[in-house]
Amino acid sequence: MPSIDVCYSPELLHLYDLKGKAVVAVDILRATSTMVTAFAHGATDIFPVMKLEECQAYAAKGCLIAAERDGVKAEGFDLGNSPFAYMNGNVQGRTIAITTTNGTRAIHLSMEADEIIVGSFLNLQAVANHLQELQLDVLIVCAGWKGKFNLEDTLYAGALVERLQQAFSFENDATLASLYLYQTAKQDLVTFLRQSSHVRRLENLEIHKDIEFCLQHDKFGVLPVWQQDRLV
Ligand code: 3SL
Repeated sequence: MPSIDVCYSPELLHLYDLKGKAVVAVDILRATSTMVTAFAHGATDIFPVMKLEECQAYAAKGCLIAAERDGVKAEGFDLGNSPFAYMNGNVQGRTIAITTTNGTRAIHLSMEADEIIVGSFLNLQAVANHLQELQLDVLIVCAGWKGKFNLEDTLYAGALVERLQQAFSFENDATLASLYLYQTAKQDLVTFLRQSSHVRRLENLEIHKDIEFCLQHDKFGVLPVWQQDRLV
């Protein structure tokens, strides 16, 4: 039986061997939720990049360019990191280059894995189905916030573990803790997360509707996976 484990921050990735594993990279608020939403609205591929200048250079290649820093859309970019900005037909058939504070970093730091999948509550079951078929050991990599633990990514890890618990083994405390946390919170994730640091940060920016949107389960069936140099 393959195993499932949870890494609470990209800063802890040096403790894990990614070779032979499938990584599920997650940044619930909001990078991976937004990427999933973009694919669900017709984006063909996404280049997640680390730096603003690197991202800007993709404009010359005909890509839409998207950037967020500290929760705010960076100046000079077509799009920010709100999923609602990707829903009005603007990304249909387009390639997007995106850089965000934590989410795109978590993806890049996972490059040694055999497979990288982008997870969110929005495509939870699609990811679970794929992992069941794949039969690789799984590591859920939480993007956190600037290297620190966060609640929302941990809740997602717990939700995915709950869906996979019959088919995967787990004996580490990180996985158990995320499962217990999710089982405590799942009746009302919005209320549970009200005091969390990133929800408070986003509420200060008046982005309430993004939070509720990103916490919806199984809204989309898309499965972004890394292929060569991009997500498809
Ligand atoms: O850190 C990130 O990658 C972002 O998702 C943060 S924010 O939700 O856009 O503030």
